[in-house]
Amino acid sequence: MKMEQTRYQDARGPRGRIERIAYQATNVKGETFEKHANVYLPAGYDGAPEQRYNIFYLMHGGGGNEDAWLDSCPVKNVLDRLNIEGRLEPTIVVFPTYYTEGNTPENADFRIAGREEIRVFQAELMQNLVPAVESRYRTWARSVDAAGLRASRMHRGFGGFSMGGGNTWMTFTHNLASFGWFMPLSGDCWELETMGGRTKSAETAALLGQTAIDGGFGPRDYFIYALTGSEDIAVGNLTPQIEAMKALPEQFQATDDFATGNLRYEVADGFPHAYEHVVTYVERALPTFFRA
Ligand code: FER
Repeated sequence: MKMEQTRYQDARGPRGRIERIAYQATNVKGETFEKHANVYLPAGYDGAPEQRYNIFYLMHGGGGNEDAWLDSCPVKNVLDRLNIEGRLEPTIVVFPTYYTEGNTPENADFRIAGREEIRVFQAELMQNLVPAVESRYRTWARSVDAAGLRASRMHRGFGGFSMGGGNTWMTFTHNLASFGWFMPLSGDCWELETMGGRTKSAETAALLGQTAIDGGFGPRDYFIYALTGSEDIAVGNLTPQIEAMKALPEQFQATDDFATGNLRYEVADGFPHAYEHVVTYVERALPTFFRA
């Protein structure tokens, strides 16, 4: 489909701010160390002590870090403009990194395969990152234990670009109990194997569907908005996976409006695998989140 690439535009109104937070995580040797995430707080956050905020975790792609989205494209400008235009539900956006000390793109000795990196991050996400963020900011989580996160799951989303898209699908397969909204951008599900969305489409779709069934979640309990581009290296992995998911209509109901289904998929004409294009997908999809 035709999509106009998002570019920087003046944000004519109050702008949000980025806070850099530290939290404890575990490195590849099992030692505790400090990690960082960037947190976007919408304008007015400090002046609204009664307001609770949805929370959306937006992951970078392979080789990136917690600054990658902010440094590579006008994502902050997009969030500011969406807020100024009143198009977003009140939402905090977290920019984390799935890399861990001793397991970084610069450290080839310790680097383990990408699929394993994004899998091990799922434990850190729940044990370290989400508790650190959501005990500090006013999200809908009344507590950051499993019960509190489950009760607030329809106010919590995860998205990401490329390997961050892989992270997003892993968040579905590992932590659907805590997340209700998913925005995989230019990345397929590597739960079964690398590029399993293409090589094991039906099995991957079945696994995703079974995850929902096993968790006791029906099709109004989770929403997925996947996007990529026709010139993107991920399109050949993502499209067959989405097609296989559509073959499971009890779990995945294809739609162009979350009022009538839970699976949206769009391919932008001509868009390549690049933050500067992929940020367009954030501008399209995030305003549809946290409304069901
Ligand atoms: C995909 C295509 C490419 C994908 C990830 C990549 C998770 C990552 C590429 C890279 O890091 O260079 O479908 O899905």
